[in-house]
Amino acid sequence: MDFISTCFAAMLLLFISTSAARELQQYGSSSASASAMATASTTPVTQTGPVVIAEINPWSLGRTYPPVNVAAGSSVRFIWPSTTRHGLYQIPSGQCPQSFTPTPSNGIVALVKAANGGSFTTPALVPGAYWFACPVPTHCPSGMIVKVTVT
Ligand SMILES: [Cu+2]
Repeated sequence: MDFISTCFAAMLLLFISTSAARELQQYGSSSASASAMATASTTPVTQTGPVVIAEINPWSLGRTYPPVNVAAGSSVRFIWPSTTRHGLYQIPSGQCPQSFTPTPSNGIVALVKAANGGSFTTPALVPGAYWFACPVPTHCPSGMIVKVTVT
């Protein structure tokens, strides 16, 4: 290999490693939102296989939701049709809060405010226990609450 080809090869390698680093950074920023979801752990998610998505459809009044158990790195998707008005909040325990208004310390996170029709897919979840509930008055105590355990 002459000097010119060696230089070209070196620049090519540099370019490839720079783009790889950029992709890693992007992955890192998306996993930051996943760790913000965590209640019990800040262990970063390592994605080793296809994303598993547990689907709760419809997210609906008049149902109860058995606990959902999924492996680390999985997501949970909630879906409700435009004919019904619901929302999706993360809450800190299995007890329906008196008020769904989030504060910096009450562990309540507004994922989707009440609306006619909607959906939400969690980021890849790290191990822990998560509770999700509908913020529309009376809906949570009527059954629109679900515990997700990630192991
Ligand atoms: Cu509801």
